[in-house]
Order: sequence, then structure tokens, then C-alpha cells
Amino acid sequence: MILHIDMDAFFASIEQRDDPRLAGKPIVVGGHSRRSVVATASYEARCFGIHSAMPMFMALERCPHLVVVQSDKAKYAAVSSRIMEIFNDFTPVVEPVSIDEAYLDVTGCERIFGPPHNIAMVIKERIKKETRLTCSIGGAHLRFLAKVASDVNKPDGIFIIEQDQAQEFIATLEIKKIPGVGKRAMEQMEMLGIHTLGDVNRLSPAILQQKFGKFGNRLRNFAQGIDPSTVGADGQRKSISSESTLETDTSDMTFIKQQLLAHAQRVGRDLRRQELLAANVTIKLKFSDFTQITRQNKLTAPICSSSAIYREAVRLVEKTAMTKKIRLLGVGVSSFSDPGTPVQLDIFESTERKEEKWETVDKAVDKISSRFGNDIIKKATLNSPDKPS
Ligand code: TTP
Ligand code: MG
Repeated sequence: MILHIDMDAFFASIEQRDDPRLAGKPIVVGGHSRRSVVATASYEARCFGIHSAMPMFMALERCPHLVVVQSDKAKYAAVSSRIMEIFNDFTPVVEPVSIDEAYLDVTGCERIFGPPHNIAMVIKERIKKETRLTCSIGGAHLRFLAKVASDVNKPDGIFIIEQDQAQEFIATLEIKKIPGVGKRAMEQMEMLGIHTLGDVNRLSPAILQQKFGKFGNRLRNFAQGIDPSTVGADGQRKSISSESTLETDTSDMTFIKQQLLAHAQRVGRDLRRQELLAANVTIKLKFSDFTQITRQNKLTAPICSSSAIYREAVRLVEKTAMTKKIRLLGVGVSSFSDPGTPVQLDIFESTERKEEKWETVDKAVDKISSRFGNDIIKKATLNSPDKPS
């Protein structure tokens, strides 16, 4: 049995918990500038149609008495770690997938904690007792169904799909509720008259493959109650990223590079703090018309230095056609490995000396940042528009 656990209105609930004046009120977490976007909205704010990623000015239009709370990532990360530790008390097979959600494989825990619904109740009680926060839990024998299930009784709910009820649930499951279905695929499905997973069975495998490629195969498997993905037990995040909405839309490459460097430094520091190497670098760009793209590069040798992340991010941006101004940009890394293994030691040996020097610099920067705060040190490039060092 796989459980998917997702905290309710995570950032907003933490702020409401820590300031009783905010309890029961429509609040959002995000930046104060009108150009900021909503990171998350309390359930009271959601009644006004406010949601994550909505521009702040729009949220304020929908609810003029909305309280905007400045985001405090360090605080949320600390709560997140606490929650992940709690999960580890139930099973060693925990896969955190974002700051507020994780998959747990609880097969074999039933002898200690009882049936899945009981396990979910006990986990909810522990979280509530230790963090004063609520979460929602979904359970199923298939990973994708567990994720769908955690949303069914959100907030503060539990929904378990027993194996013998799965096929019935799948037949009427709306395609838009399935994780990973993009807007374009969704539109194409609608055009073909496909609304539920049950409808997918009506399409021939050839059509599915032709129209939706690999994703078509996955959908077909889901429709037939097949999901081979298991819960990764390494207990590590699968990606680390940093992004921000710019004060004004821009196409100024010097400025864009400065921003990329700041994000690369943040991501690099997180990566090194967790003693990981990453083999994948991603950039995210949102343009002035709110369209968004991500681009990624798979590296031959994994990295952890901020300058290497920066270099890859710049390369990706330079390959992207910039027909519109940029509104938001972000840098992320994924495909982690642990530098402690012999394979990675080989990689270190083959790494250019220059890169190693940067890693030494990065470590010194990390040490100082952790004592004096993130903004104390910036590479010269951040302050001067000269060529990146
Ligand atoms: P979510 O779990 O997607 O949202 P949530 O926990 O706020 O609300 P829900 O009850 O629906 O689960 O994301 C977790 C946190 O991640 C969220 O509190 C804030 C942050 N986040 C962003 O910063 N930007 C985003 O676009 C999203 C979706 C989330
Ligand atoms: Mg959540």
C-alpha cells in the first residue's frame, strides 16, 4: 500500500499557526510587490478564487481585505524536515517529492499500525501533535492513484482506495485529475471526447501512441490499473530549485544572467548542504504574456558548484528564442547522486581543476552565508554587469 501525504495550504497554514490574528482569515503567502505571485492561499482566501501562481494584484482585486504575508522559506523548510522525520518513524520507504508532500510505502506496517486507514489516522495525529498542522492522505496500491486519492478529501482528509475498488474508481476518474497531464494534452483529449480514464480504453494503442507518445502509453497503463512506479526509498528530494518574479519584465541579458547567478548560488548551496551532486540542470522562464517554458540539460558528469550550475543555466537561456520579455525566471537541478560513492569520486578526479577551485570557493561562501545570511556574499558579477567570472 502506497500513501501520498500532502500538507494543507502549507505555507499559509504555518503563518496562520504562528500568528493567531491570521487564523480563519483570507491570507496569501508571497511577496508584497504588486508584481509578486501568490505562493499559496489559505482555504479562506481560496473561497475568493485565489490560488497559487496568481499575480498578487489579481488576488488583491478578488479580495481587497486579503492579508499578504512575506514568505519565510527557511521556516517552511524546517517544518518540512520535521514532517519527513515523522514519516520515517512509520516506514523507511519515504520519498519526499516537494516541500510539503511525500510518498510512503507502508506495505508491511499493517501488523504494527493496523489497516491503511488507521496508519493514515495515526500519521495525521502525529503531525497535528508535533506541528499543529493538518495534512491530507491518499492511499492505494498504485502510486498515481495514491496521489489522486490525497486530493479527494482535502483538506484534513483521508481517502483510501482498496485494491478491489481500484478499477471502478479508475473508470470514472477525470483525466485532468491525473498527475502530469499538461494543458495541451488535456485539450487534445477533450477534442477526442476523452474525459475519464475509462474513456481511454476506447482509443486504440496506435492512436494513443501517435497522439500522445510515451504519455499515451502511460495513460493506457493507468486505465488498465497498471503503474509500475514504486516509491524511491532514498529519502531525498528529487529536485532543488529557486525562482523569482522580476520587478519589471526584461530582455536585458546582463540582468538576466545576474538573476541566473543568484539562483544558481542558492541552488548550489542547497545541493552542497545536502551533500549531493546533480546531473540535470533546468531553467524555467515565464514571459510577459504569462506563457511558460522549461528547458533542461542532462550533463555527462554531475556537478555541485554554483558556477557550473550557472554556466549550464546560461547555456540553456542562450539557446532559447527570446521573442518576449521575461517576467519570471528560475534555475533547478535534479538527477541527484551522492558524492560519497566511488563513482562520484572518479567524477571528481576527472573534473577540471578550475571547477574544483570553484567548489572550494563555494564552500567558503556557504560557511559565511550560513552565519550571516544569504545576501552577505555575492559574486562580483551580481553587482557589476561585467562578464561572469
Ligand atoms: P501545494 O501542496 O501545491 O499547495 P498547498 O499545500 O499550499 O495547498 P493544498 O492544501 O492544496 O495542498 O504546495 C505546497 C507549498 O508549495 C505551498 O504551500 C506553497 C508552495 N508553492 C509555491 O510556492 N508556488 C506554487 O506555485 C505552488 C503550487 C506551491
Ligand atoms: Mg499541499
